[in-house]
Amino acid sequence: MKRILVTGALGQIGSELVVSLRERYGDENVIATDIRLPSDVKLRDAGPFEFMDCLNPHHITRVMQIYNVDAIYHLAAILSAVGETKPDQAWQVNVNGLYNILEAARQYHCALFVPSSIGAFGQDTPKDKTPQDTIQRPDTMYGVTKVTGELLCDYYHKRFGLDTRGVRFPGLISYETEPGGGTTDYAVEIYIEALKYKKYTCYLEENTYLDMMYMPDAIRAMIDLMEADPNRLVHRNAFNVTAMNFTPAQIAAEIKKHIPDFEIEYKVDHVRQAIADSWPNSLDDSCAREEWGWNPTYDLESMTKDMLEKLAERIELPAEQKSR
Ligand code: NAD
Ligand code: AKB
Repeated sequence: MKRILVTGALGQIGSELVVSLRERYGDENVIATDIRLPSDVKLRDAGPFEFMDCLNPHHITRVMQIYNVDAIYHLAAILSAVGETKPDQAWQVNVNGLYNILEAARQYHCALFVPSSIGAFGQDTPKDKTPQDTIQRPDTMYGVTKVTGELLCDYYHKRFGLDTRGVRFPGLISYETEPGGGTTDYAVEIYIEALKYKKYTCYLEENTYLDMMYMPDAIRAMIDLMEADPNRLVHRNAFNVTAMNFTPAQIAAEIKKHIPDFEIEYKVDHVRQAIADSWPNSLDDSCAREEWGWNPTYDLESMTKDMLEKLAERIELPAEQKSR
């Protein structure tokens, strides 16, 4: 039976990945770790949880020695918008933290999944249908750390035979856990504000195209890639993956089909707009499709319907909305 360690397990991705991995491999076989303590009962009580700071090699060694880990999903990171306000912390966590995890994986012979991002591209990258192998000269500290991470993972695979794998995720949209400070967070906030106030003030310009993906597809991508036949993988770190592509104006129009009096206005945040402008408009994910059968299931229409239904069940509406 496989034993899996998840770092950054309380974040937007980890909080859902841990639940899916536990359903698949058994509660006791998935060790959730973070530098925060879980308030979510599902995560806290269903299986093991350990406090583990990826910047501290002693923490990692302790956890590796207690549990006989076969695979690590390394999600601990600082995202793009926070990374621009705290570049030093972004480098520490995203590069030095990853280095500690790579060393642990090497020492304890574990497979390792590390997510990269559309943030690993920059102004010089072809913007439309960005190819798998292309120019990567990102303009943000987040992007610099993501390219470094891709290279480090390739190096450990080639040099030490470590089974490293990864994807370049677009913006991820989900309802379980709020996003952790990225540029694409607007595409989650817009649903919450639409339900609560029927109004959203967007920090990106209305025609800013970015690729996006609904969380169930993202979780499937991670698990499918880690279970893929290694002989078919040419790229490993990191596969372009995408599911849909839209602007703030287009997602607002889709929400309006469900909430007709929803309104969007724009108050551009120049830091996040500059980050978004440096990222691709759309990705070419044909290598992921060919090498391990990547095939997303949600588009903007089906995701919007599901997001609004799921969020309506869980968010506290303001008093004036409840009485309607
Ligand atoms: P998140 O910010 O929601 O979660 C990150 C988690 O890491 C947090 O729970 C935080 O407490 C933890 N953490 C921070 N520093 C740590 C440390 N030193 N040691 C241990 N844990 C630490 O991030 P996420 O959205 O879940 O992203 C996970 C990974 O996926 C990141 O590498 C991110 O770059 C990548 N990614 C995410 C998206 C997205 O849209 N969410 C898109 C592309 C790539
Ligand atoms: C961010 O906006 O920082 C993330 C990402 C696309 O990497 N959501």
